[in-house]
Amino acid sequence: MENKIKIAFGTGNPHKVQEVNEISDGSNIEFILPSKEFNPIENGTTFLENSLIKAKETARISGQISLADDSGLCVEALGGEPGLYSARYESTPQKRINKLLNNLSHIDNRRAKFVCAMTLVDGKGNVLTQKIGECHGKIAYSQSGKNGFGYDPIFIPDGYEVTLADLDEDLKNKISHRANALHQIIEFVENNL
Ligand code: ITT
Repeated sequence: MENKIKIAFGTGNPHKVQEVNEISDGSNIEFILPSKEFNPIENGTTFLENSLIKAKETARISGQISLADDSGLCVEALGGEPGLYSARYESTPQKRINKLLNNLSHIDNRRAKFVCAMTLVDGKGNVLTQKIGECHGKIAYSQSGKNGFGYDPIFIPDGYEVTLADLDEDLKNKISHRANALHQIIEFVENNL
């Protein structure tokens, strides 16, 4: 167990590190936060571009193989919003949920998807691979549940009747956009590194 491959995971969001380590449990990889402050400028125009910016910044400060995720919630009836701006839609997670529910209050089409783009770079910042995962579902009419983070209390994944925040975290980590992207990254690492 001591010779696990260590990959720096660049994020300011502690929930993401917790999730990637739970998702990768049982693999030969361990994700660790870089010890220096992580403050990338997320000015890309796509999830993939922003994940690349974050991964390169992680390699710059850690000198290690690095992974980063850029993710968000895309709501069909809102033309894909909040999308790339999911983290900046309002100033707090609760305000973001309230704003989204308000914007959908008279709308019957609740279809939505979570998207997670991941970029893996080497210790010099060269791209090794990029992968995208999605989780499809719908936006609830009111929030429910305490697990997870972000928009989980208002997202009902396809095949379930409760929100991601109502589900056990183990289950979220089997069906989420992040799990989907990370399994592809793990497969790449196991076959190529
Ligand atoms: P880093 O950039 O530091 O990684 P962040 O939280 O700002 O952290 P993003 O820029 O990727 O991350 O923004 C993603 C936002 O999308 C996040 O803050 C949530 O609001 C939402 N989001 C992403 N994945 C989610 C998930 O699994 N559950 C609920 N909300 C999620």
